[in-house]
Amino acid sequence: MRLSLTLAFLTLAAAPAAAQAPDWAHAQRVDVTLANFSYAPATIRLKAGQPVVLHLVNSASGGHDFTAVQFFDAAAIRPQDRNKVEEGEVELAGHESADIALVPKAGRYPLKCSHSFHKMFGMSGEIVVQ
Ligand SMILES: [Cu+2]
Repeated sequence: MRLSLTLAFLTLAAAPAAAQAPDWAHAQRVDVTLANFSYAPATIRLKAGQPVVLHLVNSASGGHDFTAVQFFDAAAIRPQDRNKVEEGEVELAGHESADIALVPKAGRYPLKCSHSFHKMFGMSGEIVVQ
């Protein structure tokens, strides 16, 4: 009994740092504005492995979305923000905003608005994580 407790303690003490929750309190805020028909900035640059809060603001009166399926699939999204991302997409009604905290993974990911014709009108961009 005593031995197994000691082993349990040693196992906990040896747990790798990566298993700890990200430091969301110190996550850098990154502002992205959605408009008719653009993202600002159109190229979003993030640091791999660094927690960020994506602050998405829809400045238009109509709806837009932030669709980046591969990006969200690869990222570690803060648990309470996971329900804001549906199938790689964050939907924003007119003048709505959303904060999504995540830890991005290195890569280049396409970004677009999936509303009809919005991408054709220029609503696309790229997320570069390095
Ligand atoms: Cu749109």
